[in-house]
Amino acid sequence: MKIVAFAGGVGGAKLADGLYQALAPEDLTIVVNTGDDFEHLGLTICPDLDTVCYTLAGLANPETGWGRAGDTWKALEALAAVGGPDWFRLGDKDLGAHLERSRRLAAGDPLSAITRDFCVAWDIGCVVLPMSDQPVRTIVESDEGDLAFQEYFVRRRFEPVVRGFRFQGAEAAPPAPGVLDAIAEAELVVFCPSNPWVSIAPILAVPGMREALTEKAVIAVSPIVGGAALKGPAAKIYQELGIEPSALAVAEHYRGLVQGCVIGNQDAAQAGAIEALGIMPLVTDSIMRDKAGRLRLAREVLDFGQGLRKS
Ligand code: FO1
Repeated sequence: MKIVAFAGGVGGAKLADGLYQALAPEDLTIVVNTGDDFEHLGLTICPDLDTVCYTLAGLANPETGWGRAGDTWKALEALAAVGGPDWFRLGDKDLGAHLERSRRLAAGDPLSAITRDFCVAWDIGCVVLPMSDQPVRTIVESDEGDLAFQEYFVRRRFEPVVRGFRFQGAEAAPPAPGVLDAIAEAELVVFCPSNPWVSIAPILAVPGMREALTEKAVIAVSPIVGGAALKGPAAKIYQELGIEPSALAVAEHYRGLVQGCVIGNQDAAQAGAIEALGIMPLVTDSIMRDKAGRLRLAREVLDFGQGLRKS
C-alpha cells in the first residue's frame, strides 16, 4: 500500500516514524514542510527536514524532538563568546548537516537531491522530499508586525498574537521532483499531526498540491487533543484567529481535502459533528508516548485508510 505523509515539526515527525516502522520503505514517501526554513549565521537551516530525518534515523534528541541526541554546543558557545546570536540552538553535530546542506545549495544542488543524499548517509530507506526545491518562507502576521517564522516560534517563543500567515515564494515554488508522482501513486495520503497553520498549510500552498489530492483518499490526524496542542502554538493560533481550538476545528480546517480525521479519545464527543461535515472520524488514543505508540497509531491510521472509500 503506497502512502504519502505530509509532515512538519516534532509531532508530524513522530507519526512519520510510525509509518516508517509500519511500512516497507519503498511504500512510504514523506513530503516535508520547508516554510520554517531560514537563513541564519550564513547557513540555510531546514528544521522540519532535519527533524523528520533525525527522527526516522533514530538520531533525534528525545527530549526536544529536534536537533541531535547527545549533541554538544562548543561551536555555539564560541560564537556567543564573540558576540554572535545564539538564540537558535545549533549543536555541533547538527551544524555538520547545516554546513554541508548550505555548501551544496550554494553550489546549485537542489534541496531534494541533498535530502536524498542525507537519507542515504543516515540509512533512511524511505523517500523524504521537501515540498518544493524553491524557497518558501512562512511570514507570521502578528500584533508586532510581520515576523519570520523562527523569530516568532523560537526567539519570541510564539508569544506574539497571530493575525494571519503568508507563505512567501509559494506561488513560484513548484512541487519538488517526485512529489506529484508519489501522490498520484499513493492509495492514501496522511496529514500527520503537525500544526495545520504553519506545517500543513505551507505544503498545501504549493501550486498543484491541492489539485493533486482531489482524487485521493486523505486522512488527517488532529494535533489538537482535548482542546490543546500536544506541543507548540497550534491551539493558541486557533484562539487568536477567533476559532475555538478542538479536533472539530481541525476537521473543519481540512474540510474538502480529507475523508477521514483521527481524533483523541478525549474528543469522542465531537465525532458526530465531524461526521456531519462528511468526514469519517476515528476515535483512538492519538498520543504517541514512545516508539511503540508511534507504530500503533500508524497501524490504526493505515487500517482506517483501508476502510475509507473515496466518496
Ligand atoms: N526550537 C526551539 O524551540 N528552540 C531552538 O533553539 C531550536 C533550535 C533548532 C535547531 C535545529 C532544528 O532543526 C530545529 C530547532 N528548533 C528549535 C525547532 C524548530 O524551530 C521547530 O521544530 C520547527 O521549525 C517547527 O516545528
